[in-house]
Amino acid sequence: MTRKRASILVGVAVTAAAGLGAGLAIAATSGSGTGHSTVATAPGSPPYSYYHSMMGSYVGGTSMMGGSGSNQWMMGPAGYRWMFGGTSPPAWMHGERLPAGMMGAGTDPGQVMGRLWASAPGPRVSPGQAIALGSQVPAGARIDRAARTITFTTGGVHLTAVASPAGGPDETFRIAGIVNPTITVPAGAKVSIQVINADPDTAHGLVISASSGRSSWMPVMTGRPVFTGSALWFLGNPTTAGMHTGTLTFTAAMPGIYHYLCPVPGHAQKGMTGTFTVSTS
Ligand SMILES: [Cu+2]
Repeated sequence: MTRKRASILVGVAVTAAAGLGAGLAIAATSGSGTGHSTVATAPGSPPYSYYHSMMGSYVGGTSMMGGSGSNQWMMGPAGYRWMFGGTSPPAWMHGERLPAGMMGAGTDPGQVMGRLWASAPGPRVSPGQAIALGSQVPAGARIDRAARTITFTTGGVHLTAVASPAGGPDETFRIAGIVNPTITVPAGAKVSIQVINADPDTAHGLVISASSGRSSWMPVMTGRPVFTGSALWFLGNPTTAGMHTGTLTFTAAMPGIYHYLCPVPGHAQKGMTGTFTVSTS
């Protein structure tokens, strides 16, 4: 595909996507202005443009997938939703087959997506910042390291979760220096969770779910985000430019015992999950 042809297609697709409105919103809140998730959802945004230029190499006429085959839909808004999700999980996260041309050397969905989104635009942090953020004690939190609990009694909750950091168990989250802590917040709390993907070769995300995901390879098939905006579907691999980061923001409206988990297939089962409790008091 020529560069000119590609840019025309992008223009058409962006125009078509503009009509989809909030359907593309991943974290369907307006408060997380700096979040990767929010930025990524806007048609015409840098991540959306990145998606089209990336897909051009897979779906374009010179690629192994051909320009008019069954995968042509990948270039349009439907493909973007397939890849990045709307308010529901991306299709590749619940078992849809990845197009052959995107498989590369591996077939692990998290590794495929990590590679594809490694150079995506959006906020990043340095490895040093990731270590600092992953170990810092959140304001207003009471920490019990032996019990691995983080408890908030305040209405404003700000956490950083580092996915698969170096020096710890693989496929886990590090929050305030604790591996997969139990987090408790009061009902009605405004919660923001900054997620950083520190894994060199795999995509990760974070979703607040009703189930722990431990019994399912694809927990997002049955587990939807509990609260509006409580999902960041995935972040690509780090590069020399830094580690991808995004923030999900939501209101912990209903008391209950929930879970945070990585929605990438197999990851919650391997240990990327923890308890998220919304208390009545
Ligand atoms: Cu993961």
